[in-house]
Amino acid sequence: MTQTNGVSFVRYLLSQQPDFANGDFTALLTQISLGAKIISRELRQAGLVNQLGYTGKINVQGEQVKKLDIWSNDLFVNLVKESGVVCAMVSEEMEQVLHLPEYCDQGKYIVCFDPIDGSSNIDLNGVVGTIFSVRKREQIGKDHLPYDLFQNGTKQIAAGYIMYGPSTILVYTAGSRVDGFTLDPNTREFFLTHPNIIMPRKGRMYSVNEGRSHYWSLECQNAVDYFRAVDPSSYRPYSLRYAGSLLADFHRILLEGGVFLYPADKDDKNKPGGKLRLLYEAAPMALIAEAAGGKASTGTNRVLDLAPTSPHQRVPLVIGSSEDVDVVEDFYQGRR
Ligand code: FBP
Repeated sequence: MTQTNGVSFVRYLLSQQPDFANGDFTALLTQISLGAKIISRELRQAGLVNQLGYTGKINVQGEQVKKLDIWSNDLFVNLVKESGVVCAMVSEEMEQVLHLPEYCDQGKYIVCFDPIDGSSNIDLNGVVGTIFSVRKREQIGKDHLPYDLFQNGTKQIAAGYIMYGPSTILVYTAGSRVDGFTLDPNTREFFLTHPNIIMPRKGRMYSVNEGRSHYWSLECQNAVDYFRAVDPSSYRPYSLRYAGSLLADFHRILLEGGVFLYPADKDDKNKPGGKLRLLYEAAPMALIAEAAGGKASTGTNRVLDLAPTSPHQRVPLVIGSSEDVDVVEDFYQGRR
């Protein structure tokens, strides 16, 4: 049984505090974890406080917007702004990059986030979550953004997600290790419950929206067929698990191994690169996967090597256990 060793998230951050941050980094992550606590509470009572359903608006992704998408976005923007150390934010729910000129001088960080990932699960009481990524501002001057934002994913100095499930779990990395914290409903503190998570090198499960297989490339179809084929010596067929929430599917793979795919598909010409967004979905999950010993690829490229060209750029994603991602890459690159 997982036991807490009494290490709170803030205590953990203070022990991990990067030299250059003198408290600013902890201040920022504390605001992010506060946002998670408030969203966790709001989700638990959503049906009671008229927070289910749609706003009637369409976001920059062309998706119908849920009330909690906007509510959570606004909450995060205000809390992150209040940290006083952030000069810009990118969110799935905001078409433009939110630039905070008033913090341009002392603003050390850029935060990219998906306030509610898996929105289609909200009204169904399914698992949803928040994904965040922190980048350090390197350039001075008001025109620093294109330089600081459009760097590849290795420039992230921290990333994490909060999973609002039976319990609320915060998974966090600063690039070298991955730790999990569970929200104690009594003290409302996140405590370290999953120290130094190592992803199994190989799993027995694959996660993909099979309903879209007609629109996949032949390489992708062959890769998924491989996991479905019968070969007990390699634990195949793998079991299919798909929650419709990237972080929920990823969390299972982080703890038990396996592979998640959201490939590019030929159906939606507006989404040649697939569905998932690089800056606030694929890149933060890739930093977590690699820090836990896993891999994240587009099928042909390492996700962390990709430099975004726009705030809402989409990329194909293959993420999970290193041996399983290798198999998919072998199919994509003609080695199988
Ligand atoms: P949102 O951030 O808008 O929820 O979109 C992302 C997502 O919900 C992922 O979490 C999930 O993996 C995927 O879309 C599900 O897409 P589909 O319904 O096409 O399988």
